[in-house]
Amino acid sequence: MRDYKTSYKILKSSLEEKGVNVSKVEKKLKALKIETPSWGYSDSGTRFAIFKQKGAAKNVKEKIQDAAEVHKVTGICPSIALHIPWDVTDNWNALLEYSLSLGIKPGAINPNLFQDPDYKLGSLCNPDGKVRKKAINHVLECIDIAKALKSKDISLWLGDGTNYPGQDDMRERKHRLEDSLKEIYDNLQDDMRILIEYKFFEPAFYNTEIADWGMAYNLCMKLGNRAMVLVDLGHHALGTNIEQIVAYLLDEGKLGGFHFNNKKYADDDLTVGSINPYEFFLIFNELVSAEEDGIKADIAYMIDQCHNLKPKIEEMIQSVENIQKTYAKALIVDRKSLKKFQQDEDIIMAEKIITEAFETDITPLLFKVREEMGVPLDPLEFFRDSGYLEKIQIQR
Ligand code: PSV
Ligand code: MN
Repeated sequence: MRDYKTSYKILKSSLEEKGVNVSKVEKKLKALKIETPSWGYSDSGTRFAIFKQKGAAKNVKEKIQDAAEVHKVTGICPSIALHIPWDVTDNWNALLEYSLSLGIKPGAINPNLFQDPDYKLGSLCNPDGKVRKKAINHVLECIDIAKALKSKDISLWLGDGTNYPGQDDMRERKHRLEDSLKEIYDNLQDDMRILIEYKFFEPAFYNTEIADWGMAYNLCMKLGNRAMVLVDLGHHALGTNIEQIVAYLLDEGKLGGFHFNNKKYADDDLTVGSINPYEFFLIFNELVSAEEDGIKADIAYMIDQCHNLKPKIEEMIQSVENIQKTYAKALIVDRKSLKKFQQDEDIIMAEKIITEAFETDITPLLFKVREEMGVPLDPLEFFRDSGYLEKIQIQR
């Protein structure tokens, strides 16, 4: 076991000097839960090619096995998001039992409204009523699956949009979308939520039906309090201030979940925190700040990444570690001093408080938390030494 105790003591006392309640930080870190996506464990590709990986999960059971392994080594990933029909099985009760037997639960159910050839001109907004009905029925089927799996969130993203000016009537598409969503919302079980995900373009290149957080928010407001906005970090135009969107939605009580990933250009689905860790930290800073101010929010933290180059399970563990580290840094922001400097209009010192937390090496604190949780201090290293990957490469 690594000897981190001395550096932990030094870090703890320097944080306490700044008024940070370290045991509260540790408690919060232990309570963090991140959902990993089933589609992150199977073969995927770019729009040019699929690069297969030896041992990649080929069916939902294998995806659950891999997600359970990620949970085993990190201790904070107790659920797996499912995508329908990619993860369809003929016995949902048996799948639920299988999942629980491996120590994880099914999480958000993601309907797929973008792959069927019938959705070429849209799903819930399609000009053809028969196609809209088919799309609505698919989401209703997902609600039934969620019931069977005891999942509470339906996570909805549409590829709906048009490619050319004049292709369709934008206001009519908006009305179709609202009507379709209303029918779906009315069929949710009382304790279920629908998380509405926006994306500014792709696969449509001229207009996209739910292009930004404002449109998603407006739809949610029209639907009711069980409709919440989902922020996928890769779904904004370059330069968008995502942390402000997060702060705004938190304040309005309409932030329901995240799809964590990172991007350089558009929806790149790169490892969370790999390209712009400071932006990611500033997002968590808003989450923690709202929580400290007493804003209650039920936010599903989900990863949405599928990797073609990195080994999939290792990549997922790396992502989880990045999220945990970033959350820890946001938790140690000296908020009292920050408020004071903001009131004093001392911009230099206010910003310094933020960067100081971001630049702190938080590793000893993470080691302490992991040790107390009974998980490896270095999950990635542990996984590499465990032989799991070699085992599934032979078995699968
Ligand atoms: C769309 O780009 C998206 O972010 C949605 O969440 C989909 O469900 C997922 O990616 C599919 O990979
Ligand atoms: Mn997403």
